[in-house]
Amino acid sequence: MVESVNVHESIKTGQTVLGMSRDQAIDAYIETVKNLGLAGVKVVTYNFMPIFDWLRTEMFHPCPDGSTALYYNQAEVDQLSPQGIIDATLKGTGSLTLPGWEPERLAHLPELMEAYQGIGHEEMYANYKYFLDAVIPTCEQYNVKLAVHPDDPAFDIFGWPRVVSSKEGIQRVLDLNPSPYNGLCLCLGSFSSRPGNDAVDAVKTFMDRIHFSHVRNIRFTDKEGSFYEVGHRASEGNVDTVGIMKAYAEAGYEGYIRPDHGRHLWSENTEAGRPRPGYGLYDRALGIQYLLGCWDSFTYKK
Ligand SMILES: [Mn+2]
Repeated sequence: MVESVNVHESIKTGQTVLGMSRDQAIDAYIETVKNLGLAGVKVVTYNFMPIFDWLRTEMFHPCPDGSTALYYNQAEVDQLSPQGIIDATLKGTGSLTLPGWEPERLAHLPELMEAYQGIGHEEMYANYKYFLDAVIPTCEQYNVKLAVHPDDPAFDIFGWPRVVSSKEGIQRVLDLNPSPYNGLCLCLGSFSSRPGNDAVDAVKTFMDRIHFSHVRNIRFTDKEGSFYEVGHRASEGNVDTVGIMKAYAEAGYEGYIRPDHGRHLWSENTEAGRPRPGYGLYDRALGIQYLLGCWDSFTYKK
């Protein structure tokens, strides 16, 4: 499994962007899928978010339990410009490059913003279908399943259309191309960041098309949808991670599951050295054991 192969902005906007036409970018994607298939890769994860990848306002937010974790504050986003977000994010990560936050791409923000003029949700779905219809035949031929990661957070940012944000949106994406090779990397932390989204219901609804899943937890801090990331235990946040694992276990799910972002624990976040934000070692290790414990409780000697 490969996580991720990025989708070029020209594919999402249907235009020539950053010197590449949509069809050139699709040809490159097809070539990549083919090569990965020949190398034995079974699943390719990607996302379909405009311009920004996942977004947070604070990388090392102090949490009540003494750890630090990723934090998304809606009021802060409301006061920032897109360039302000980029500057704050790149500064907050120091020398580490975050996945989806490539400085060389984001240096072209004005051109990217220009390309999204006139692109609403409908245009995004149309461009998405064009991409899937072009790539899926190669996926089928080389036995590589595509798995889209939900938008993170799962709502529009700066008015740019995010289309993998709700149960209805995901269903629509799956219906754009009915092949089982058009599937999901269902990240329940990201999906749950949209108030009202039901993670356990999504797992049960989309089970047949889930090729990969991220299971983690978040805790909302206000009614506007601000949240910070917590440990994987269901009791720590607003995501029913036990119910999620129960749904997977009872369905005999055979796809990939991993823990996702975690807190920065113990002494791994100090002035002397910081982990990649959200990717501290310890909490992800604890997360794996928690998820395996849930899994065992529903399957062992059953
Ligand atoms: Mn994820």
